[in-house]
Amino acid sequence: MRTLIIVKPWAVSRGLVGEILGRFERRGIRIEGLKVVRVDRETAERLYSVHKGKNFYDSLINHIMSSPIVACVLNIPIEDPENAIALVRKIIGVTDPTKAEMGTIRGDYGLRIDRNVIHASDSPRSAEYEIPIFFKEDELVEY
Ligand code: 3AN
Repeated sequence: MRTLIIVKPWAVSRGLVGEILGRFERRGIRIEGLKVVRVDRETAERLYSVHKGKNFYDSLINHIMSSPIVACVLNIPIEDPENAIALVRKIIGVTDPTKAEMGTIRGDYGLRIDRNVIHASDSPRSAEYEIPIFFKEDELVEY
């Protein structure tokens, strides 16, 4: 089952890409797509369309456009898609880094909820919506 993660601007500029992607690799999750992207407004608005109207929407959009991100498609070798997503969410930790458990990515590297270090699709449906925002099918390698 494929899902999208994004190493967000603060984490990229702090040199944490390898550390963050390594967490998934060491867990046995494969990287099937990877790119560095300068996100434009149209892409940011597509990615965060579910948050339109929320009080943090503008800061979310502005942050992801502020400096390059790393977009990554992971293939999680677990049959049940809901369980696969749940595992990724467990590895990254809860949304608020001040509440995320130590040992999770957000618990170890995050500081502010409005400058989150990582995004991950939160359901099989959102993974299906989000992956094509960053990757064409021929940019993904199944193995
Ligand atoms: P998650 O990223 O854990 O799926 P969402 O989808 O609720 O959480 O939020 C998307 C992003 O919006 C978060 N990663 C975070 O950067 C930002 N965000 C969520 N809630 C807040 C908030 N109360 N204040 C500021 N930013 C927020």
